[in-house]
Amino acid sequence: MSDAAAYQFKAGHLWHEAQWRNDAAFGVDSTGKITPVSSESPDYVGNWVLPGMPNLHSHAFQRAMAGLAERRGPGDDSFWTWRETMYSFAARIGPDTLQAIASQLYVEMLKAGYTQVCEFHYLHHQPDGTPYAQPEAMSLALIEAAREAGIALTLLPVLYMSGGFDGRPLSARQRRFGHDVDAYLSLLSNLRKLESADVRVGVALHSLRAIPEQAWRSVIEHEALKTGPVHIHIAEQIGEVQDCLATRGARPVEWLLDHAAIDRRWCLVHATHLTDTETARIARSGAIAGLCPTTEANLGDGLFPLARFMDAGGTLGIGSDSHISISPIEELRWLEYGQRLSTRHRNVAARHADESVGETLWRHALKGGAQAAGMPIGAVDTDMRADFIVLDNDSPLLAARDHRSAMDSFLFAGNVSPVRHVMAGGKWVVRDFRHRDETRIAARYRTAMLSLVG
Ligand code: NGQ
Ligand code: ZN
Repeated sequence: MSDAAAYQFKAGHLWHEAQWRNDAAFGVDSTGKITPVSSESPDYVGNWVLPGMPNLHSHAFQRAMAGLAERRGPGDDSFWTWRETMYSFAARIGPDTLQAIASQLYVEMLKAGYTQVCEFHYLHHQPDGTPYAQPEAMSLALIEAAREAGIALTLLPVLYMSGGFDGRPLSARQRRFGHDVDAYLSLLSNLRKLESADVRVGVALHSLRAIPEQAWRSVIEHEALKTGPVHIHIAEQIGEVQDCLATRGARPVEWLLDHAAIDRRWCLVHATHLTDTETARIARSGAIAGLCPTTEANLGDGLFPLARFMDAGGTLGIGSDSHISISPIEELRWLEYGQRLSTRHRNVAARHADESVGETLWRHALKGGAQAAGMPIGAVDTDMRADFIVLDNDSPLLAARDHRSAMDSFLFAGNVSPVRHVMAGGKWVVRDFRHRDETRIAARYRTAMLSLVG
């Protein structure tokens, strides 16, 4: 029997379509997909089972510098001074170190409950800007890292052409990010040959400031951009809003919406600084607002207008971006807490009476994350990828919690993650809090870190 069920499971509660379903059963076939249950006596897997969370924005290499930019510099520190530190760090990373860092990162993601990652990848060439002998070497390192860890990957090779809104050339440190349009398209088509059930290849435009205005139309209208997800950094810093206004006479989101057919394939990462009109227009377009609350807090970006966006019916998802934190719990908690601190209200993401903040946020982030990934994920449902997490039945956090309180306790009340088991693509990658290959991957990471920072 070719599609014989590999597993048959029963959960005390399964998170499905915006609510907990009691005593839910499902199967997983040998190709790693969810099937209807076929056994009379499925195996009890746990009391609280949830679809794994997609992580819609990652720059894997930045994990290795997390914590190394928290000491004050000679002047007033900002996003832009952090970027200089990040650039000097990036200059030391090649394919082997990238793979060592990324596989450690992806193990940590799985243990935290992320089962998919969108990798916004722009470290393409050698540090001096010369392509590697194998031009895709850095992308291949990421694909291999995802395979080792067992996480689903949406690889987003980034087009990066200029160093600012004025169209200035890339700086010496940015040279390794750069392609002209033809070279980029050939990278994209080579990588698309590697797509599989576990790897999807989409498109990323680094930011409006990285694509000269004259190149925009030929890029945006190219055939290669007509399918799959398209991600872009947009409006993260006030400085870039001002530069965009000065050079293009419009704010970044405004300009983007006026110069591209933005639809649900688009993910607008760090749509932080928005007018009310921009907020409503993104919501209406169906594009995802890609929010990375812990990185946005760490970099001093600002706050997204969450309530207004949700009221307009907008779609959102979460990413760990610079990986100052790798935890869907912390991203969602800070998404809500930022709003509480700035509005001096409580329960902001819950827009209706009796709604749970945790349930609302988990539901939105699953939906937006799956859309941004362009993969069949985000629900434990027939034909979806078998990506789910099982919370620890023994966690004191979940003692005496029921279907009305479990999600909020999971997301808001803990300091030790209760994510106990994780299945990704039909394979147990985390059992009893341990990843199947964590010892080897962590040892290699330590060696790589000593060579980088030691
Ligand atoms: C990045 N990261 O591409 O890694 C950016 C910083 C930039 C974040 N925005 C560099 N968090 O935007 O130019
Ligand atoms: Zn980013």
